[in-house]
Amino acid sequence: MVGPSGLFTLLRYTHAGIGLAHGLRRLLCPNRFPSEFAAQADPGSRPAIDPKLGYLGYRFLDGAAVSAAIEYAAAAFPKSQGYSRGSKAGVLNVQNVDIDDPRHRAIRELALHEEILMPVARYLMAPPVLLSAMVWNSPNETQELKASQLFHFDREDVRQIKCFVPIEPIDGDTGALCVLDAVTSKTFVRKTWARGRLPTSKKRYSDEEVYRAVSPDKLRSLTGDAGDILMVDTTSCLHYGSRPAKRGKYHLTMHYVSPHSQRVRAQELPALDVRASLSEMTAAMYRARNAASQTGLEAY
Ligand SMILES: O=C(O)CCC(=O)C(=O)O
Repeated sequence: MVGPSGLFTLLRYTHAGIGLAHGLRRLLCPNRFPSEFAAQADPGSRPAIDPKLGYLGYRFLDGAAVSAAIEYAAAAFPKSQGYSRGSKAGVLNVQNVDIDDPRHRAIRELALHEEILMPVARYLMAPPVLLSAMVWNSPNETQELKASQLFHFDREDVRQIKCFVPIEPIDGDTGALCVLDAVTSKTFVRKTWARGRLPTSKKRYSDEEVYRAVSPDKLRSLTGDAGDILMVDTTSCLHYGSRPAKRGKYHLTMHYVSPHSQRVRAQELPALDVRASLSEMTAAMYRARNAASQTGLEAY
């Protein structure tokens, strides 16, 4: 018998559950993405993330903003400094960037840049919350694949965007992040169910397991030069990265979720409009909602 916590886990970690949560969110919270905000996020000539793909790469128009951020990141967060423990040890070295620290202004300005926030907002169907800004350095030296070097899904929200800004070019020799588009990833989930296995967003999958269900031709490697931006919905797209390669991978990572993510804790919400780690857009939306309702923010 599955108890309430088992049911919750099942809902949270299975794709059917994630889909249900997404549907409920849209049904129960129709005003979470007010029309004036939707108008701002309208793509116009802006690049948009196609939900069937779940990823996007484009050249940043404001080249000065991206150059300033990557030059600063290379100087303030050199590769030699990062390290990780646990499952990421030896795979991915992470340095967290406190964007409230005025010294890191160039990274903050990029993380809150509308060329990023607009496509992310539109895709999330909600104002983006910047969960974290980081500098990642993958040595790509470990021989036995483990952790995020194996296919997996993330689970911080029903949709989320990880945004990668190369500090050094990411090419086929740098252990690039490899993704299967959202439709192909769904096919994998469906076929896994059909084989009587429970596909969960906690699991890691071998290449053999994935390619038994979908064609390896669908795999895309997210590569780009300095000045490019790479985005991926790691909830919807099966992915892996930092596999053994000729060179390392070194980039900025900005991680966006919606305000409904379980990672954005309810008690933090009243402070949203003063938290520097949220976009101005998010803050403006919360101010508008507070003013309209006079009741403050409800807990999610
Ligand atoms: O680029 C990588 O090393 C993999 C990152 C990853 O799997 C993730 O961000 O979820």
